[in-house]
Amino acid sequence: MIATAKRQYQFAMKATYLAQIKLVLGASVVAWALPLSGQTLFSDNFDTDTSASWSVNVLGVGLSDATFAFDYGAVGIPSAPNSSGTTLGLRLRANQFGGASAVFPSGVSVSPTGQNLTGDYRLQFDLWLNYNGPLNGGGSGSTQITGAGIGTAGASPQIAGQGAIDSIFFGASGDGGSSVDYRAYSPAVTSGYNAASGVFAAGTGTSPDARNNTHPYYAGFGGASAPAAQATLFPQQTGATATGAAGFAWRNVVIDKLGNTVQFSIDGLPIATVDAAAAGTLGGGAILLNQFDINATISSDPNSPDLLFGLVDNVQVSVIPEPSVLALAGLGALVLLAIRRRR
Ligand SMILES: [Ca+2]
Ligand SMILES: [Ca+2]
Repeated sequence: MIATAKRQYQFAMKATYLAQIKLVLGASVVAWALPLSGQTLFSDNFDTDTSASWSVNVLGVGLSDATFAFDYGAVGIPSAPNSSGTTLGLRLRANQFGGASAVFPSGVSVSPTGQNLTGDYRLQFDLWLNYNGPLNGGGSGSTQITGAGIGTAGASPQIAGQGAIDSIFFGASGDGGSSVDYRAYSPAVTSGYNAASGVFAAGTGTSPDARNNTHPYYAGFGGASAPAAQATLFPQQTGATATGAAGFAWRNVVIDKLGNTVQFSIDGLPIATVDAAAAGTLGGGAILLNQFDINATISSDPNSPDLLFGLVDNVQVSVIPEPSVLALAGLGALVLLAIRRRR
């Protein structure tokens, strides 16, 4: 299989909703793994400037921005896993270029204009968290959150500290520099879910906090170095990311909405699950991607505008087939199996 076709196939498989259907047949139990491709409702690979199709909501104008079709190869970042070699994506930057003026909240969120998703669906994308180094601990002001969510009207910035959150969104820091590196927000909990909420897959512990990169649950992340080309351009990009920090690697981010259950995962690791029925009133049916700072301090690093950002590529929203459809498909497959066995 040529590399391009192989990548496309791998992406298709990732986009597939894998249903485990077990049916009892007499005394035998048949375990069935049935891949079903969900219909694609929305996609953007950012290889062209699609900004006209997106609403960009900035809080702190002049401090945060969104750059569509940004060539991330220019800062040494390799092509995303689902990009077939191209290096164009969406760059999100927050709370920069402001000199000494301290601003909080500050950030940007973007949503496809006019999007109104309903039913069960999966949002997924490739995510790279970049920051100004050194990588272990980060440089000045390097701790920011990049994330995504669902259920917004798409008309207001969906960022921490913003009182008018109308979506359920999740995020992660790149450098592990916060005591809350993994986050979840909703209209009912605009200050962010705490560890005791039970929202986080790492548990309800506070020492270490279930949301902190230092929690063993996140130990699969970390130890990443800057791409050689970026380290050549910016010699400060030394060292490796802290254990449990999600930066400096392409991550596969998934948000599944199944009924009222909204689950956020990174590279297949469940991070947080919010019950939409207890999350307050959502503003609409659009997805969002966001970047925000968690405090007012603006990086004093002159290189931060080149290095401190969230990078998104290959956004896709696809239908998650309803259980009844899965059951019918499983039954059909079972009939086929029975027919084959008789031959
Ligand atoms: Ca791309
Ligand atoms: Ca931390």
